[in-house]
Amino acid sequence: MKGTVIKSTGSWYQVRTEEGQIHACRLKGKFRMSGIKHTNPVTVGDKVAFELEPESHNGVIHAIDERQNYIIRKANNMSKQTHIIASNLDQTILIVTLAYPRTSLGFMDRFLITSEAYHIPAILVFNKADLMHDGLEELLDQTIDLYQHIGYRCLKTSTVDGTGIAELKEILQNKTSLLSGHSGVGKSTLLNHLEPDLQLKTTAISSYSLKGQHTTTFAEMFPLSFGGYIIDTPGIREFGLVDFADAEVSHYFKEMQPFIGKCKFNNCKHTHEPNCAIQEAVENGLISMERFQSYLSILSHEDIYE
Ligand SMILES: Nc1nc2c(ncn2[C@@H]2O[C@H](COP(=O)(O)OP(=O)(O)OP(=O)(O)O)[C@@H](O)[C@H]2O)c(=O)[nH]1
Ligand SMILES: [Mg+2]
Ligand SMILES: [Zn+2]
Repeated sequence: MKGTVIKSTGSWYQVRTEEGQIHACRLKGKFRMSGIKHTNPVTVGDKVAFELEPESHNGVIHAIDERQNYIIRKANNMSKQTHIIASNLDQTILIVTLAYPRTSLGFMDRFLITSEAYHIPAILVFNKADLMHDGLEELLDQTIDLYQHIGYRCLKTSTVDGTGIAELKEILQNKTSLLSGHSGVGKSTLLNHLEPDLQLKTTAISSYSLKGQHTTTFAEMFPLSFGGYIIDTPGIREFGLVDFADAEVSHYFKEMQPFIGKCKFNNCKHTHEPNCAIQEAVENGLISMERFQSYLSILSHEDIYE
């Protein structure tokens, strides 16, 4: 039998067949052996082949189709093991809140760069628009300007006053999308607004730390009644980058691409070298200082602790 992994809880996988039946499956022994590099050898979105055990009616996964793509991260930059968040995606949606909780530009850039590296279009959804007052509205508009200018689609949403929900629906229709972002930004709440029957669990952010409470604990894929699939995921603290070669990193900053190959030195890292086309573009305002800072922070392999 064939199906798509819709949820993974460690050693058990929920697999949905094309007919919509859901089977609890385990992995055949050898897969556990081959998954040393990743913490998870099978991920949500994987197309798998499995056989049903006659007595238990549980499935045993014996093959995984080659992934069209996947998105991957490390828990932080120090950790060695990588975690595949999901596979076979049409797009990634990063849910961002500039406050309650705060999402930093550095975090956004690490997510965007990973999507870029794996050739998956990324969209930025700025949620909790209803809370963006007292100067935050200005910051929100500036941030949206910054990323739209680079070429990222940006959208403001609010589950309180309904802002942007119809447009979000349009973006998701007939696609397989990953929802990601910090805990407490409202991923599950947004999904409940799109599909009220899901009744996903949500929790208010901590009034003390203004951070989320890690309510969603496993990634799970849901069919959308208006067409397409969406994967809700647990909030992440840090988006640790997998090991990109230094020379690759500028290729994943969309706005740096036109300047690549135009520096004096062909091994230019664009950090301090003379006659560097990218540093000149920063000076001339063609590349924003914020994004250049993200670039430097990634090259220096430092962790961002918020
Ligand atoms: N004011 C306001 N609150 C919102 C909005 N969207 C979500 N919230 C609230 O934010 C809190 C966190 O929402 P969740 O949906 O649990 O957040 P999450 O991103 O799924 O969090 P994790 O599952 O922990 O990763 C809840 O109290 C929601 O009611 C919004 O647009 N405006
Ligand atoms: Mg959630
Ligand atoms: Zn350079």
